[in-house]
Amino acid sequence: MALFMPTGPKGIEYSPLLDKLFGGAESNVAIGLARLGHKVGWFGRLGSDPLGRMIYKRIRGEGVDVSRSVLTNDAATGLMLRETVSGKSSVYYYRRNSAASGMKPEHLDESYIAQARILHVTGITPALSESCRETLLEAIRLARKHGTKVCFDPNLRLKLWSADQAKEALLPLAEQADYFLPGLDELKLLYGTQDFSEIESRLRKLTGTCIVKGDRETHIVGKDRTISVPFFQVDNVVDTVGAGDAFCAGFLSGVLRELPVEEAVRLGNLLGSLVIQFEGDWEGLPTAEQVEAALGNKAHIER
Ligand code: KDG
Repeated sequence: MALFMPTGPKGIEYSPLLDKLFGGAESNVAIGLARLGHKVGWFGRLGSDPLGRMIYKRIRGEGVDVSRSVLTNDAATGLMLRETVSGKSSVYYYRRNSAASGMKPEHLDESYIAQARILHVTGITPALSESCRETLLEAIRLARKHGTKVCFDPNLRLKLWSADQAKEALLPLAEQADYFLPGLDELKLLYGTQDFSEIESRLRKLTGTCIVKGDRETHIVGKDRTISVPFFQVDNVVDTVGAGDAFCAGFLSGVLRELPVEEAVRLGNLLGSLVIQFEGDWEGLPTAEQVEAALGNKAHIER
């Protein structure tokens, strides 16, 4: 989606100027992986309009393969407005009947999914339309058919559907995922409990690897024990949106490099801590070199 944000503190209603950006959970993850040097493709639908062309070119410019994405004349590019007023963030969506909401199973390229190591999907897609839900289910079916691992982040968006609708659609997807990467707040809503030990016992019944993004640490919920990996300390938080996607990119990079799960989670935590120091959903995602510098393995040379 295109993303517009006020340049100052006044909020959308009174701000004379808005920054023109873009965002989207899956493209954020794709950009994060590309910056770390992985071969990654993003599948989406954009309008063949100025915003759609901007997004298409910028995602491609980040080194993400967009060859399976479509610029269509049938519908406009989805839009999102975001503001933070008095410390409170709000998002406003304009995506009903958008190009993305017209995604259909027949738009998928089976051979493309078959040759990937991991298919990453989110719970935003099925919230957009019935045909999007069918597309997501078909993508997962194709991945499983060809032995491509499935990574699923529920990304619960209560502005797009009700908690009950989300539960019905998303809980079965958690059962099919090889990597299930929810946030703790999302699980509280999806499982209808505040009790972490109850949440853990629900997760232990799932077959995939469950990684829960908490408030101060990330929990690896294994079959008989939970390991918690603390967040990196950040003193200048600028914009927390996109932290979950950054985590997914870092974690998946670790998985692709066959790091031990705790190391992959630590990398995910690191990317989350870096992206929140920038405005925008993905702009602060690091390159592999910046990761090394952040870990203190490489000195920063100013000039
Ligand atoms: O995960 C960050 C996202 O919220 C953002 O990039 C936009 O995908 C998005 C959404 O639907 O909220």
